[in-house]
Amino acid sequence: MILRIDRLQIELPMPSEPDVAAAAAVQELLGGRFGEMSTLMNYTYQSFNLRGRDKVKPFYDLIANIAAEEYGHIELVSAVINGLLTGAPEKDDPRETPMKNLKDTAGLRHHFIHSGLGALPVNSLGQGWNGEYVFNSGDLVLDLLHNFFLENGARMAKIRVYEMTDHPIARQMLGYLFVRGGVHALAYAKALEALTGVDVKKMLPIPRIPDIEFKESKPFIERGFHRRLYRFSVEDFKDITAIWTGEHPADGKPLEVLDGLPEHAGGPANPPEEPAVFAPGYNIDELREMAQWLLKKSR
Ligand code: MN3
Repeated sequence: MILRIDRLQIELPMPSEPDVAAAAAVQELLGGRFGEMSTLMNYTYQSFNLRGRDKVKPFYDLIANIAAEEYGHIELVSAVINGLLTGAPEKDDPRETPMKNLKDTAGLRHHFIHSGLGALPVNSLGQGWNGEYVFNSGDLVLDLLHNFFLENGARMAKIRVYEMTDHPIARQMLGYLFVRGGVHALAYAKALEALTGVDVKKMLPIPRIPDIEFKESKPFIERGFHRRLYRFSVEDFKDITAIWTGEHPADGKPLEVLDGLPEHAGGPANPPEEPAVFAPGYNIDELREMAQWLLKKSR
């Protein structure tokens, strides 16, 4: 089961200037081969399918627990896409063709026709996320090696998107996810080392640019987010401490498991209404009245 908490992992800046091209680029980090849908679904299915898990419990706990954190990452990247698209149609005549400027946006046309200016599990070309991106051989070492590769492929994609946009909403998310992706890459490296004796973490970071060099990552590193593995469960996955132990290779500071949610988590995502696409509905006042009536009835 998954217990859902209606808060983003970090506070995001309020939507300011829309940036449709940046939203298209960020879609790659959600529904591309190396996006958050892929990390979420790889670790989720690997945890569902791990046979003999009682004998390899710390590794099961690690994969299952990181899967839970990845759910919060699809949520965060989606909130960023919503933020980047907020207000996108506003520059056009609201009565005639309110979405005229969106029809030529490469990659997102399908998206503008079929969503209320929201995020979809698609890549930067608008192609759907694909279940074939899930790798689960059943061999624990090979699956962990795949996860290490996936985290670093994700990091490469994030760096390229970082180079494409300096929009504050996208940069805040990227600064945080460089650090959290770094934790996951290191966790899988340490798991591989525990199983095989190979010091995989020596390969990090890939590409060879330390997180601290991204100015948006620095505040998160200063607060210790790079050293912390959060335990996203009330009672379970406690054996992650068997793997997440020792020192961080970048600064020698101790690795810690934190019971509970990330400190300074943000509030719930709350994208504003978009009248041009009738989101949440053609007549917002009517919808609001209906919602109030339902709430009154239930109390
Ligand atoms: Mn992630």
